[in-house]
Amino acid sequence: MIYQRSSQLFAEAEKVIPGGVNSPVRAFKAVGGTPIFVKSAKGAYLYDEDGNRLIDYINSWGPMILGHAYEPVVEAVIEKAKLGTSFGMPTELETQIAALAVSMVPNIDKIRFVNSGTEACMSAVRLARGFTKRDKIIKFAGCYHGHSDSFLIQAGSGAVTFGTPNSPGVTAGTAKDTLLAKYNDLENVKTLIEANKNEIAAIIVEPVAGNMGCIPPVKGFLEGLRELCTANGILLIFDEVMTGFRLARGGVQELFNINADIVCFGKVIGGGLPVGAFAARAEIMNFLAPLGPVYQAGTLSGNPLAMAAGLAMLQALDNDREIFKRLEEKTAYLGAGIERVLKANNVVFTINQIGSMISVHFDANPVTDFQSAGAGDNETFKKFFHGLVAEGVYIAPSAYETWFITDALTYEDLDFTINAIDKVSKTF
Ligand code: KE4
Repeated sequence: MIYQRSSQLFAEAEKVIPGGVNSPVRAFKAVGGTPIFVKSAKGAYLYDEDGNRLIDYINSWGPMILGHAYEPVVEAVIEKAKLGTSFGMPTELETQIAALAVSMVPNIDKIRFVNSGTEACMSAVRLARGFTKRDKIIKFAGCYHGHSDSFLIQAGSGAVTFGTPNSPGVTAGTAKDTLLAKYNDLENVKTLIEANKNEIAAIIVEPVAGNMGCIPPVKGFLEGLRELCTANGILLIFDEVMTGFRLARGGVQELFNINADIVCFGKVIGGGLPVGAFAARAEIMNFLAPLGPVYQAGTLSGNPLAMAAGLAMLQALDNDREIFKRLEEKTAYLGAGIERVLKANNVVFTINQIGSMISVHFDANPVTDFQSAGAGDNETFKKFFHGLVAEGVYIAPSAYETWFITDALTYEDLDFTINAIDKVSKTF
């Protein structure tokens, strides 16, 4: 693999874009080297600026669940663009995608569209605070809900004290209202609730975590959060930006039959265009302006091109009742193949997989939270990442990310990937 053109483009990008990228994870800081610049993509394949083909296991961090340049989405955007690209006025299209999303996802009556997962989660927290008239939230170490100030928080000094900022620019005043809990640890959540009685507006959680590798909830964790929220007047926010329309037609609420109070979406719901959304029962959503007192707005919210892409994507998923089973089977096949070859090559590893989300950790111990996710051997991961790129396989450039399987992958692609992992892991 040669990367001359990508390297040149990166050097030019760095002159006018901070770090040469518009989102930090793309800069390869966790794995070293210079980022690969993409020229085009189709189906399961990326084509970079040096003419290399890569089998894509990131798929734009989730949206491309049906593969890149999926025809119905592309056609819908082209046709819509000819009729105008943005009006700042309501369109029928917004009602169509809203009604479809409401029909697919349990426990929601209404949905508000925004432009990113960050905006969805930020707005959901504001809505929960307005609805409950409480200030504090609980989030989990290792869960990522976008870059809104309230989420860029690390553990405070004690188990039940306030959070502290984990980015300059986040004020102590903001951080004090975010409490940090340990994923998959209900006792820790109970302690925080007891120490902040009647002050917590919401618990926001990735119901299947995807930002510390893929970490499914342990049995009883989500059910326990539901019970604690109900008993304490706290709203349960499921951040389904990754899992929504990916792990099941109705997301994790359907998969595990758990009722969240507010659900956040992103990625798949926009079909690759900038769309986020948050949804809940009418009693909660009616607190939003212009109906209610909680303000939230956006020039490009409900943008016709983004809505056209999202509607085409959701229609395709809604019409194909085998899609989620196919994705699960392909991902399980990949996981079994990876396990077979890494074992044969005496590699120390753990694989986490649920539905079409999977991650490989170079650690013998189970990965169930942020701390165990960080215990893996990152030097091995770097060899793994770059070795696979050299073989034409693109996985997440960080051990803290999950892979996203697309239905465009064939079993030949999966076998190619497993063979590449066999070859690369022989060099560890
Ligand atoms: P965006 O603002 O990036 O659309 O969504 C934020 C977000 C919210 N919630 C969850 C569960 C998420 O995974 C994300 C964003 N995911 C990352 C990937 N780990 C996006 C990649 C990036 O930051 O460039």
